[in-house]
Amino acid sequence: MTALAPADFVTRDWSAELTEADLLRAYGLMVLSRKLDERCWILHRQGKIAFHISGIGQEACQLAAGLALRPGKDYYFPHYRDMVTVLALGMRPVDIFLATYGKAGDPNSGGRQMPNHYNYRPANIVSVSSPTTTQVPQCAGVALAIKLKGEDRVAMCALGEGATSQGDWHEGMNWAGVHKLPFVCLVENNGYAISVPMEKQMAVRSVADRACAYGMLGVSYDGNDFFESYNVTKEAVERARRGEGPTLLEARTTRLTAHSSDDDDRTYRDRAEIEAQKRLDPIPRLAAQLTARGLLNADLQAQIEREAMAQVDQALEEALAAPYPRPEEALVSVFAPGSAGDRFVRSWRPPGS
Ligand SMILES: Cc1ncc(C[n+]2csc(CCOP(=O)(O)OP(=O)(O)O)c2C)c(N)n1
Ligand SMILES: [Mg+2]
Repeated sequence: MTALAPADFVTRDWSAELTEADLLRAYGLMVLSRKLDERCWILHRQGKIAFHISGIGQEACQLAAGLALRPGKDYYFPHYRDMVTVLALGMRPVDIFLATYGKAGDPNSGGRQMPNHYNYRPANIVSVSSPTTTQVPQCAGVALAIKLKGEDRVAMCALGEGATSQGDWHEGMNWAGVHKLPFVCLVENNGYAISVPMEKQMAVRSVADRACAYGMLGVSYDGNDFFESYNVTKEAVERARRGEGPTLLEARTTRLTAHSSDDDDRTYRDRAEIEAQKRLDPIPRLAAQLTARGLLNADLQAQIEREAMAQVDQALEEALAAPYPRPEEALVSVFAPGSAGDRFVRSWRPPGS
């Protein structure tokens, strides 16, 4: 078994370099993401939106990734649960709802993709594809380009533990290992791939054990602890930046909801297990840590929650008022409007018409 513990990997307390303002911003982002996520569930249950897939319970390791990267400089290939990561990298609350409602101003795809398929050029967030794991070889390819061009950038991808049993993962990881790429793979291990528990789809105890097959380091850590997550993720990103090669990160985390709005997890998951996991919720945990440091108190906590709620309300109002795309826009390019393909689509008429 080759998985490293954080203490064997982290060379310094990177979190000590976060200012008090940084830490309060981090907490505020987690609260904001949670409120946005909860609102999406409510809108779905009210029949107002078609789909939602949640990051609830996984925010600490996700946010750590968002804060360890430099927006617009490094590349991020997200997991579909990474709402707080993309907020940390610069997406706005209104962008979440523009996508949820499929509005024309949705920065991910102009309303063409399902929600949670993040894609945001200003922050080098590269589009999520619905087939899981496609982001890993794509990320390795970008990391190779970075290396060949000698650029000061890192490419990081995120996915679930279930997706690491797919062939794409092996190919991307192998490539990153062979070429010692500036690449970080974050596996958000929430224990389930929809209804399939981890032990039914891999024979190792830790995803990080798989790193040795690719000649890279693998680190397993508490993905619900913001400080531990930040130190490990930042170390991996800085190693990649220094040319020391790729890292596999396994954030052990908790999915506190059903897989998606289309799933009923009561058919395969004991309620007692979820209640127990709620005690590991990363948000109260960070609140307690910041309170112990004298940065947070009950009043400030309530104020942060009120402000987050007001941002959610405002973002939803703005997204509801925004226009839908015209139906014919569904056929034209997201990335290269006006391209030859678009001209063909616009000029095409059914035969005989
Ligand atoms: C190639 C492919 N196979 C199957 C699916 C259906 N699918 C969507 S999410 C998912 C489970 C992924 O589990 P995991 O990687 O652990 O991520 P999690 O949802 O737990 O965060 C599956 C099987 C898909 N989208 N793409
Ligand atoms: Mg999973």
